Amino acid sequence: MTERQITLYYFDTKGIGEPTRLMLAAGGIEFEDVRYGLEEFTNDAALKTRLPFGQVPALEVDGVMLAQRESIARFAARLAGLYPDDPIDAARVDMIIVYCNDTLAETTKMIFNGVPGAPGTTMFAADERDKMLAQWRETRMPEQVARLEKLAAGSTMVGDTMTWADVCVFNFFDRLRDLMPDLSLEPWPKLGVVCETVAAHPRIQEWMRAHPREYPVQVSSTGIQIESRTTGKR
Ligand SMILES: N[C@@H](CCC(=O)N[C@@H](CS)C(=O)NCC(=O)O)C(=O)O
Repeated sequence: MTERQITLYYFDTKGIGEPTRLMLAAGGIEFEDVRYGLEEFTNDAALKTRLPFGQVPALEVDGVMLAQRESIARFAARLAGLYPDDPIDAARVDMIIVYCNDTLAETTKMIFNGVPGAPGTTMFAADERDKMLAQWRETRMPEQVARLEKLAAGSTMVGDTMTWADVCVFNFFDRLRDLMPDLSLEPWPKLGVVCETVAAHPRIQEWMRAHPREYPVQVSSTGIQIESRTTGKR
């Protein structure tokens, strides 16, 4: 297969673009990681006209612009060998992705009063956000995560080898921990093992080491130890 020219366009944050980055990294697939500041993105009319829906993340592959987080992540998963060939396994991976994204979307509504990065959207004040998150953590979150825990099978979510679903679960907890630094995975041990599977992947470890701002962690051969998340927010 000839090498593809791949560029990811997103904001300079993990957000909804990170699963695609992680999978390209896990697959050892070269890509250009173009990161925008909010103002820069807002003023980049040339980019916006090229984006299928005027939004990021977007993935340009050999000159073709693709959008929508799940579509580009699925594309990355296929390239990286992280998407099952079996249609049922693929559908099970998909349902986990959609579920994690639905669940994370609930938290996004507690952070932004509209579409993140869109003109007019602002962030809620930190104390207001934390109050909403604390309530969600007490009420909805335990059952939602317990449903995911029930689906975990051994060290992966689907099948015997790491897939996009595992990367998604890893990213799910990583993003939750960014919001709730004291969140422990102890109540969900099977999901903890899945996260370890991803965190122990050599190329994922390499990615995290290369991005210490986003992953302020100590990475060991057995996985990932959360370091600064207990001391404060980024
Ligand atoms: N459904 C889209 C949503 C994309 C989206 O909301 N992107 C935000 C950044 S996280 C954006 O581009 N905001 C700027 C804008 O809408 O003008 C997806 O899943 O990719």
